[in-house]
Amino acid sequence: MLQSTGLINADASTAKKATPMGTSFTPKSSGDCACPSTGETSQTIDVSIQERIAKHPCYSEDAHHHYARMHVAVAPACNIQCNYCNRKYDCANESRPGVVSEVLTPEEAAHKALVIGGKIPQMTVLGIAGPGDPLANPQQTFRTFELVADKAPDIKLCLSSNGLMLTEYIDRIKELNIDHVTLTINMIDPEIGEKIYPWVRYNRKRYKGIEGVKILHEKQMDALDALREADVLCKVNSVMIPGVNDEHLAEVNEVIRSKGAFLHNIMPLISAPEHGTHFGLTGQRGPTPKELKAVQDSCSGNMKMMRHCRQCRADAVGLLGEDRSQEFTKDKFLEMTPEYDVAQRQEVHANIEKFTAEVKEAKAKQAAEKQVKNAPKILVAVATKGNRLVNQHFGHAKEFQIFEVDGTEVKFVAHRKVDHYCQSGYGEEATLDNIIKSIADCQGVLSAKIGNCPQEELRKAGIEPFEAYDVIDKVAIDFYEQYMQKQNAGA
Ligand code: CLF
Ligand code: SF4
Repeated sequence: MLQSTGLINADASTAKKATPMGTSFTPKSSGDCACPSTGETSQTIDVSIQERIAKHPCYSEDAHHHYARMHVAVAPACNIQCNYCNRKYDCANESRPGVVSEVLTPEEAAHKALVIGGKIPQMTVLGIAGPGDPLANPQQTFRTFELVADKAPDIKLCLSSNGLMLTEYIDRIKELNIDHVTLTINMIDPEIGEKIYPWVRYNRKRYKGIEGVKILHEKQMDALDALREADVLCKVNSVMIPGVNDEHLAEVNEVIRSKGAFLHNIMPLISAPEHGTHFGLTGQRGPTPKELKAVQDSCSGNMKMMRHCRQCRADAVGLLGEDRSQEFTKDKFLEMTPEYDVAQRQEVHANIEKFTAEVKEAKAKQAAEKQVKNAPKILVAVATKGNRLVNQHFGHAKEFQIFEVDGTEVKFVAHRKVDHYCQSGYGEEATLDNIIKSIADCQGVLSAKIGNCPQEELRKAGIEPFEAYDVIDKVAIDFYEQYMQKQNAGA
């Protein structure tokens, strides 16, 4: 196995000290880390916007390593029909189909926000994303935002909608200081939209086929204009449906950018027969990770792409890669007394900021020293529990974050969900095969610990295991250097 040089501390137990999330990082003055940027964010997003998104885990790739979001499921109804949804499940635009949420009243939702804000101080964003469309449930949605804004003004409010009713509520959105709005826009050509939306309900009338899709399209375009004029940050989500809108998404990307959206999240269609959706039942497949990346890459020259979306459920809680919703089911959180402490939350946030600033500075320094032009790029898969650290055992990873490394830069490009290898204390062979398939395009896998058996199998598949407990950027550069040395030596 390639070896980590153990720059922070190879031993996970001693590395856990006093930083925001329980781990320590002390860059040396010579610069422990080696890459200039943690992603595209700082290079392509205006500085004033960067400040507004700095603590939003979806809008900022950097933030998603440290800050958490929570959803409250207060919006059951919807005003359109998407062929990838049947409303027995959470909204597939912003959730993983197959998991039904408990619908909450605004008062219950506000109580839950205060409970979680106290227990998870790095929770900075409250989103309403379903299970239907928030703006098809305006009373519940805005009442919830009002209550949360009143009791926890340091929590950012976030809304995700299909956009049909957005212009009707733009003043309310502005009044309540809802600074982040996501619109799901899958087409700008109603003929393509006809294959995605069988009907649209607008002004108490149901419009079928292309008539309805035209209304939806016009309203979505108006929604983009309204958000831009109101200076509300707008992200667009698009569901990639192979053979339906995959080749069309570049045009969608052009139009949304020209209308002021600053971030585009192209997500894979999730469809399985057991979900009972139209696409699930008719065999419409979702894209492969490679197809998804190709479309994301083709749009990335135009605007910033979001690649760290986890298509979370309408009652998701925690960092994007984790789901703590089961700790806060209705029967549990209603029994909990909120211990919402703004000062404690601010202290945690300040520690996170200090930690990330130190990492950034150390990386910039080392990048300046190591700049190599046209260095080959490789992909590495990282087992992480968050905080931008390699800090998880290979066998416990339920997803791998994928980074592109070129010797100076370490760039997040994707994540791959897997079943964790270690089941009841034993390695599971079939699971390992699937893990290897899902990270087959990677040259290395970086984890805090990995057993001998998976090491051997990974090597047979051309994936080099690497053990370390440190900042991802640092470990990735160490791995890169050792890997390239081996390649150059013909090993
Ligand atoms: Fe929720 Fe959406 Fe706000 Fe984020 S989710 S309402 S913008 S706080 Fe985030 Fe989840 Fe992806 Fe959505 S990872 S599905 S993009
Ligand atoms: Fe389902 Fe969301 Fe589409 Fe409505 S907008 S049909 S809830 S996926």
